[in-house]
Amino acid sequence: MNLKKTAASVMLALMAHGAAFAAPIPVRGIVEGFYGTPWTQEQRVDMMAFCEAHGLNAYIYAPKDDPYHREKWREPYPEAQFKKLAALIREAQKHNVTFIFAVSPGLDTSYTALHGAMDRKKLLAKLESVYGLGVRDFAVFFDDIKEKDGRGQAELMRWLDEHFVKAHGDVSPLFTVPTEYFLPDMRAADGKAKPYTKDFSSGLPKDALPLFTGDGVVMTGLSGKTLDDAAALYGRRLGIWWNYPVNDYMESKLALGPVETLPDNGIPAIFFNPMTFAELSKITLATGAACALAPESYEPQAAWEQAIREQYGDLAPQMERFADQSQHLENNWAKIGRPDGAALRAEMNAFWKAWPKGEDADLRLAALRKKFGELSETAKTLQRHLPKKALRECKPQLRQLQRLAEADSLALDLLEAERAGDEKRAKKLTETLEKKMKKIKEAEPKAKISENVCRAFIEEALAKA
Ligand code: LOG
Repeated sequence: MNLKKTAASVMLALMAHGAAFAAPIPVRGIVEGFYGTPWTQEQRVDMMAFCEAHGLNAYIYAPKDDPYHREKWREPYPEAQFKKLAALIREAQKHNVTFIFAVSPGLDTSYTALHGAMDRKKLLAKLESVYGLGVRDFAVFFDDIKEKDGRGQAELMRWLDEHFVKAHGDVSPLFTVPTEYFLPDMRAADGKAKPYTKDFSSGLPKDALPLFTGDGVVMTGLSGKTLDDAAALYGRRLGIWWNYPVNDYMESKLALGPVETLPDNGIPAIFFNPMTFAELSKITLATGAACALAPESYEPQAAWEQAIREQYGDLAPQMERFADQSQHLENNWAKIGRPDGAALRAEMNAFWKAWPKGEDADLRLAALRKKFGELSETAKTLQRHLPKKALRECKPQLRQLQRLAEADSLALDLLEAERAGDEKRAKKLTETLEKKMKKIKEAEPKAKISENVCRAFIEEALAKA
């Protein structure tokens, strides 16, 4: 491994995070591996300094929508882009971050016969060109492709190991991502490896390091057992490609929560896949770094608060309130992140229990009113004072939060009017609320936030009325 982070700087980073006696995950970093608009050069350069400051020692270059990484993997980088790559690699070196260059040839590569030979040469040339820039760490990824040729892929990896890694002598063992890259997809019903996984795992060079995503593509939590089971299938420990805070499957919702606790039983490497929104990815990434540095003492909440304090200074209280409402991402195949606004949701539930005639109904209503006011002020303050870099990544969500919080306050007015038997006022408020709801729905395709809390409460109140 050419990972150059010195023991001393790891210790410094650990001490800064209040955990002096910990065993860090040896390789800790970011995989720029999302679909959608890749990070800009400026964002990447900025991220190298961020990595160093947080004890992250590796970065994988693998943007799905850089054509020269995936779709046009055979073609060399055009000169201008190659120059940028070179500058970025220098930047990584300057910050003690190991730059790992990845290619994803699986969409259309051949593994056999003449075409196979030609493709191997193209791939080799691609890697050689980046070797020429001083890179000594490489990855070949096979995720999200139709063809599951485990034998062909493994053979290609062995060929590269011989003709590139071992031929140079100073290149690290290759990283890879299989086509079956989460545990349930690797195993058949009987618990044994499916044919693809069997072929790929048994044919890979012995020291190659496969990464996998845990119990799903995007799935909360990762158990020690999952890690052990994957290791048993592969005959080696696997590294982790962690799909949080990435939100490429739902860009309207920002992932602003902490990385949740990961197991601590011998993880060789972990890479966090971020959002296209680089600046706002830093909250989660800072928590991921803390987790990777000291998995056994990691506390998500504390790390999250610290990350926001460090990044937002005076605006931290507001940023925390905002981020609290935007942690959970879920659709029919993905589910990750802590629930949004858990404390507020609990207050709402208690309110509904008390409303309308319970002993503490008025107290609970007043408490909610205060929270909604606070949230709408929060959204306004952040829209006014957030630094541009962050604001441009979350303006629609801040606006939406403001709309939601204002509608929530109106919902409380409506409930009070109903309880007082003021039908005229109740009718007017219902109409206003329905108009507001229409605006909220219109904005939703681009801005989701607090779906089960601030958003749900409006519907709940309308249903009661
Ligand atoms: C992709 C990844 C994408 C992520 C979330 C892996 C190994 N590959 O379904 O590029 O950002 O899910 O959408 C993926 O996770 N495939």
